[in-house]
Amino acid sequence: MKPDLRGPVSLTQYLTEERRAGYGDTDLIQLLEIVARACKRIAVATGKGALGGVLGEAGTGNIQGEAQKKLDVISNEILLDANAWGGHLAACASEEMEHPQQIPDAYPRGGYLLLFDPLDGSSNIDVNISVGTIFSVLKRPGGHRGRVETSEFLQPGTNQVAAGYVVYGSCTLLVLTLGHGTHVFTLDREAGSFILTRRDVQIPEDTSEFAINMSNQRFWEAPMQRYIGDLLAGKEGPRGRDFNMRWVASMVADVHRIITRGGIFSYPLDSKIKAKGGKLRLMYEANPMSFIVEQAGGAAHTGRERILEVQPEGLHQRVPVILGSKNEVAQAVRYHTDA
Ligand code: AHM
Ligand code: MG
Repeated sequence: MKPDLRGPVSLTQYLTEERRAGYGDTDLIQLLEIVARACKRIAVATGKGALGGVLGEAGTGNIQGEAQKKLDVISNEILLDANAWGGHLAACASEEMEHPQQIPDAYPRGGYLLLFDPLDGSSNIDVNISVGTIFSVLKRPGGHRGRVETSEFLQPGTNQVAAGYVVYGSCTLLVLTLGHGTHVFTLDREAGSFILTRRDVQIPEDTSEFAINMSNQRFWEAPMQRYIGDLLAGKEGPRGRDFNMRWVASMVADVHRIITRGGIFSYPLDSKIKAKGGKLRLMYEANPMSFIVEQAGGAAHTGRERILEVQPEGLHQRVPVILGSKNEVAQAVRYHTDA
């Protein structure tokens, strides 16, 4: 039975209804509640800004060789601590850590694997632009016993049982999918709970808005050069209409705009990052976002294959990303396949 939408539906109520409808078990529901609670703590930390002493560099680097911000480290710790004791997880993997974190021996081990980018877009923290948390949930293939091997995480995105992101913006939003639709929850700061504010988001199939870091244009491969060139040509070009451009440089914020009003987002391969395979991480960014976008009627592709079907080879693997409004993603992909 669908919950009554005339009254506010909390995340707890929504997840309970999902479980009753056969989507997810008690462990998955508890896991998602704990992740949401941890994100509320991250929202509080980011919201304090300079008053909380949380801005600036941590003075450390992550496995990707990137300088960590204090809030990268704080957010990672919050998510790890929150998820250690519940008994629903076998291990966590984070963009900020080289190896998966096992559940401590003091606690029971569950059957799920959690992957996250604790604070995406962290270059934007110090200038007060939206940042976010992205997460993905997989089932542990090897049952509940023993240490989790890295290879157990290396499952294609189609195996995800849930994915979500939280945007710490002018308000804090949780966007979540359990594999049948994408739903938006808004944090009621006074009550401290996430409330369902958009059910079954549908991304418009067509768009006249694109998001890409144009400063990399000369480094892109030929198909992307041609595709964006045709968008920029506007009314006079082959597309016959003008396109608008937006680039926040926080994937959560750029994807959330697309979830809200459509658009196409890309971080393509370019000659500077070719050796790494791309900029965005498959397991922490591309897969969860692709699942969310597809569940909202959009599409997500590398230019060569559907992102969710990429067989991961490493925990920190990177991929080119093209996602958003279905018909526009198909257009962009056509430039790649024709080439
Ligand atoms: P991060 O996870 O280290 O913050 O990096 C990922 C971010 C994305 O949020 C965003 O789309 C992209 O990097 C921006 O990159 P650029 O600064 O090259 O435009
Ligand atoms: Mg990120």
